[in-house]
Amino acid sequence: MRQFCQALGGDLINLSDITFYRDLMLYFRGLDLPNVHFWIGATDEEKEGFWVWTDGSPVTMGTPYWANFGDKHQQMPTGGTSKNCAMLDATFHYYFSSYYCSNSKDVHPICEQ
Ligand SMILES: [Ca+2]
Repeated sequence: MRQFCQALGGDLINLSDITFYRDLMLYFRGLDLPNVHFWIGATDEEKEGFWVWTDGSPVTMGTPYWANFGDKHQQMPTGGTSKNCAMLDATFHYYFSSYYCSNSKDVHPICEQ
C-alpha cells in the first residue's frame, strides 16, 4: 500500500498533527462514506510495539488517536507481531486501528505529497 503512494510521488499520510487529523475527520463526515477503511503511514513492522510514521518519527499512543473496543475497553494497537500496519477503521469512527499488513479491498491508502 505504501508503494501505491510512492508511485504517485508521495507516501502514506502522516496524521501526527491532531488538528490535521481533526480536519480530515470533518471532511470524511461530509462525504457520507460507505463502510471502508483507510491505510495511514504508521507501522511497527521494524520493531514490535514501536509505532513510527513513514519519516521515522514516533506515533503517539493512546487517546485521542487509537481506537477503544470491546467490553473491557481495550485500546489499539493490538495483534502483536501479526498486526503491524495502521488504518483508520470505519467500525471505530476512524480512530487508528492495528491491522494485518496485507492488501485488502476494503482498505484504501490515503496518500500525501
Ligand atoms: Ca505489531
